[in-house]
Amino acid sequence: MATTTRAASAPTAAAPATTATLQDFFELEALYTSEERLIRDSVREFVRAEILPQVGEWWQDGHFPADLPRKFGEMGMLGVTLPEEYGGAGASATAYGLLNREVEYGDSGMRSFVSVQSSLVMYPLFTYGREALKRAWLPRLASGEAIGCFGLTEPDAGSDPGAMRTRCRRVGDEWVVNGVKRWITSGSTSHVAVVWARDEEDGTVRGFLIETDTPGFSAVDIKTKASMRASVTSELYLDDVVVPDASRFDVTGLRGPLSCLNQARYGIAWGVLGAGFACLEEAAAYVEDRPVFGMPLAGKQLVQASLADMFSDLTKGALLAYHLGRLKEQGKDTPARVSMAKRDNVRTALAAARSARDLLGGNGITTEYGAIRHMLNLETVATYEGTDTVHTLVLGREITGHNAF
Ligand code: TGC
Ligand code: FAD
Repeated sequence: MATTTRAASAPTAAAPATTATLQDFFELEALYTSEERLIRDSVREFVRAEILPQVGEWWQDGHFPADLPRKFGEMGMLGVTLPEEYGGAGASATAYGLLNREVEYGDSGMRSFVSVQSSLVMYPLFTYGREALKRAWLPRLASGEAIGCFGLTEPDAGSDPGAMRTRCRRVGDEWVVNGVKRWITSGSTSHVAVVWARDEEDGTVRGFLIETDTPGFSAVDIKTKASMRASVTSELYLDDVVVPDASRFDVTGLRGPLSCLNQARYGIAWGVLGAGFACLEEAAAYVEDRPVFGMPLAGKQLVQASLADMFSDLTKGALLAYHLGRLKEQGKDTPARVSMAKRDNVRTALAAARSARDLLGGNGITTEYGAIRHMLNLETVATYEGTDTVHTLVLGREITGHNAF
């Protein structure tokens, strides 16, 4: 039988995969509506023109550009699922997911801004706010003229927000709020803060929209981050801050803040795929051009195994996110489903970023490439909005019925 021998330096090379085939191997494209595609495409173009060329430098400098919120607003990227009368676009949950994925292809910190503004500020305001409060703030938040933040975590209450020490006390038609919130995205740049506090009277958790120029309110940035460097993260201090009762949300208990987290975690389950695919694309292009031992890295079996794992896991993550989106549009985004998608897709994206960084060798530790920036950002994403462990325990409770927190 004739045998064919192949020179070690000349493996057969089919055409390398394109962005479209890498990012949509199972042809989800056909399942999106034309509006969803339009939103995705316009955000993709924006991210490639306005974010990608400069984000490495912003990250290195620990800088979030002050003009970005307005640009996001002009693009219609803030509160996209809300009705048009409040500044939204009435878009689907899937459109919101696609938008997050495109933004996080650029940087997780940029997606954080969009998540907080849309899911953690505009969502509770729309869902639990009085009509006058909604009319006053939602259009400004949608346009990016106003920035919002979400204060749940405290120095001694992160995974267990029920341990919060921030207190509120009713005095006539007003409330007095005291406490400290830590790790708050967009904290020092915000015009309004959603703040969760425990009622001194009856122990109930209540939520307020607080204008950040109210006397007694201050914010100080956390400057020592080795992750999410292109995002503002602050500590909030509330010292006898007086809030009108009209700014109190119509919800009580931990259900209030946790329902907001359900929205943001959903967006993260989509968003991290953007960071993961950016890493896969970067690594695939790099290994094609990088010669080792007389041939491109791309021709080495172990390199291909690494790429294949990234490709396969990210593709499965995309299928999960898509299906969760369609379930959400039917009101079936149960917290445990969202926990599974957040936990699994963050793990997948983080593993992809670590593999990409490895394949880039020494170049992989510089911010001239995206891999290490994405990798370090994703360490935060695995921690915020419920740590990997918290979501593991949510799933454990779903299976066994036992609360193991
Ligand atoms: P538990 O007894 O389970 O629930 C209390 C009430 O809340 C309801 N609930 C939810 N509702 C909607 N969505 C969810 N995901 C919900 N999870 C629970 C639940 O039905 C119940 O309602 P009700 O009416 O019966 O009272 O609460 P628990 O105290 O046992 O806590 C459970 C646990 C540990 C899962 C929860 O505390 C938790 O999720 N901890 C993690 C905290 C967290 O994720 N913090 C995130 C802070 S914000 C942030 O990180 C922003 S980063 C943004 C960015 O930059 O992108
Ligand atoms: P802890 O709760 O102290 O957890 C420490 C470790 O203990 C973790 O590994 C955790 O998984 C583990 N652990 C916890 N409980 C258990 C258990 N029962 N069994 C076993 N292990 C357990 N919060 C906001 O409110 N608003 C924001 O905008 C916001 N933005 C953020 C931005 C950044 C960059 C970061 C880093 C955080 C942000 N957070 C925000 C806070 C974030 O949600 C918390 O950091 C997160 O919920 C974890 O809380 P913690 O840091 O107090 O860690």
